[in-house]
Amino acid sequence: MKIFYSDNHRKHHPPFEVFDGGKRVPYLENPNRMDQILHALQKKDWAEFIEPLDFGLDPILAVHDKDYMTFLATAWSEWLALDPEVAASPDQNAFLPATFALRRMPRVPSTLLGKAGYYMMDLSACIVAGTYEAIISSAHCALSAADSTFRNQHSAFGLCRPPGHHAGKDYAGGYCFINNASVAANWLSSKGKVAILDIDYHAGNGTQDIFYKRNDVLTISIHGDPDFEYPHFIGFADETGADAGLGFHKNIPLPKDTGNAEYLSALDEALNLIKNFAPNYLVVSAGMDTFDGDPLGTFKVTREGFAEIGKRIAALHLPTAVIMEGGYANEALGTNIVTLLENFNSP
Ligand code: OKP
Ligand code: ZN
Repeated sequence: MKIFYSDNHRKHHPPFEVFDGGKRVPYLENPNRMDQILHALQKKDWAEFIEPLDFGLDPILAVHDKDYMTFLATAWSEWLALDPEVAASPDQNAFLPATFALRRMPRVPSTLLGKAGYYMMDLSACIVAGTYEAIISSAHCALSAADSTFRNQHSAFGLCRPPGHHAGKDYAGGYCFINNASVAANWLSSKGKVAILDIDYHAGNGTQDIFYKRNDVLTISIHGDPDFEYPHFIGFADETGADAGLGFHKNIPLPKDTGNAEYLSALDEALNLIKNFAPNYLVVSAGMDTFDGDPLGTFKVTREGFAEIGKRIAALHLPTAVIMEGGYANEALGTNIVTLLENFNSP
């Protein structure tokens, strides 16, 4: 299996995030996640590592707002220029808003901190010096996987970091800046019908938003019920698309403690919807945080569960771009990804 990966993700390593209730904790979405996955994949003879191609900005701007991308590109250096205290110790700092555009007030502020509140939905998508370079490479890994999927009519893996599925057209959040899976899916949508299946533990709110009014890209997310789980305000079962896209989005919220059996029956429901839609391409937002023991999840999916998930998705026999999202039980992350992919890879 072709695996698109760049070391550029290491440039994005914020010293902290602001966690539940305002606690300052070490950044959970850290470079070690990729080290664990690389270590496990390097032992497999079927894993072929490839540097991503440079797709430039155009396929990213086909999904994301230009001014939002400019904000991401310039926020860090603007902040350094504005704040001598930060400039004195850049490694201890991470750029975040302190004020939010509650209920999306439509005016984009002109100041840096005003823009931060407008373009960021929470306190986990910290911007540091290397963030922009890392997110562009991450998006290029997803695009390279999509391109490979299209050209070979066969599945590929975008080993993306930072993840993407919480990022919308013009907002960052949940460790996400560019919605890698959506950029890949939008690129593939010019080649045929596309379905996105999001199996990350958290609702794929960004992906939902981006395709909500479209009927050429079916989006499905299986996740912890937003009634108790992040992202709290979106991902409910009654959100099914709008306008031309009505009926082309599906949320499957599940309760705490969901185990393999319940998870797999939700997956079967999603796979049936995909079969009925009959897409030419599938994009999988592959988060491994449904794992029993993930620090950010409440589900109880096991390694055996991931094997079965891989098998069942593969049984669709669609050219599939698997895109890395979350997963924070670092010690188990490598094994879990290998298990998902190898079952997926085998005919
Ligand atoms: C990113 B991905 C939960 C705090 C949530 C952000 C979580 C982002 C998850 N108590 N903080 O979907 O894995
Ligand atoms: Zn997640």
